[in-house]
Amino acid sequence: MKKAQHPRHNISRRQFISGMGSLGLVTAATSTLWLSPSLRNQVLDRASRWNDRAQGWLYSAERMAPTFAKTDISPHFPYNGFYPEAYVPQLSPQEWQLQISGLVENPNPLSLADLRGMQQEAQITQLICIEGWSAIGQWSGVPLHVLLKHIGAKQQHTHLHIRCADGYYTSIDMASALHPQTIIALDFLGQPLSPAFGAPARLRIPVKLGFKNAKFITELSIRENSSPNPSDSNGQGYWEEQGYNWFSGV
Ligand SMILES: Nc1nc2c(c(=O)[nH]1)N[C@H]1C(S)=C(S)[C@@H](COP(=O)(O)O)O[C@H]1N2
Ligand SMILES: [Mo]
Repeated sequence: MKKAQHPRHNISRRQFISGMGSLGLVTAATSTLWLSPSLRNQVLDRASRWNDRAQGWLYSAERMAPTFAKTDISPHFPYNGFYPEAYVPQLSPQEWQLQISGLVENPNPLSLADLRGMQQEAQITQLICIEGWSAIGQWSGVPLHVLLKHIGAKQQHTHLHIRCADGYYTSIDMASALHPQTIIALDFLGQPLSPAFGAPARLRIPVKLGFKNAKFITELSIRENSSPNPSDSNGQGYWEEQGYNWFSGV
């Protein structure tokens, strides 16, 4: 295979779109409602061709990702990461702390016990990976809006930057961070997360593609948007910097 001249851009927008195509998505010719998974897939397909600004107004707090029944849960949930499963970080739940930084009133780190002491929410939702697979799982943990309130995060003209123990990082717009279905998941299928699935805490954000669902998170940082259009500056992320669409959501 020919080596890409500019490694940062070696996943082109066209490849991104054909990646979406490999999910078996169809092009929506009409405007759609938002509830069924197939319609949501149409939206994802359309969204992948729009710029982040155009996608911004697509989003609203009332728009919910589909939820599923226990019987829909995938029997074998795939592991995914930018390296093989054998190398996932093994973090000690006792020693782990979630660092808090940036535009917050209360930057004290949070322990796992702190997070377990907060309001918990469960969801059965679908994780959709851009590489062409999806699976339904059950996660529970702290709604991110509860945590953001707890730390006194500045919510205007800011975005959330997330760092992980494996060097992975991503960032999301504040509206999506505050979405009611966005959680800091601690459990998967009713058990504490296993290392491969992000122990001890991961982002579970069903209104975004899989790569936004950061695992083994170590730091949440609230950062100022550098322009009124958040997408001008908020492309930061391991995959985002290789060309994946920053918004990547519905
Ligand atoms: N820290 C970290 N988080 C990550 C990744 C990663 O490589 N490192 N991969 C992302 C991708 S591309 C996907 S599809 C999901 C997969 O989550 P799963 O292993 O629970 O299926 O994790 C996301 N979160
Ligand atoms: Mo992914």
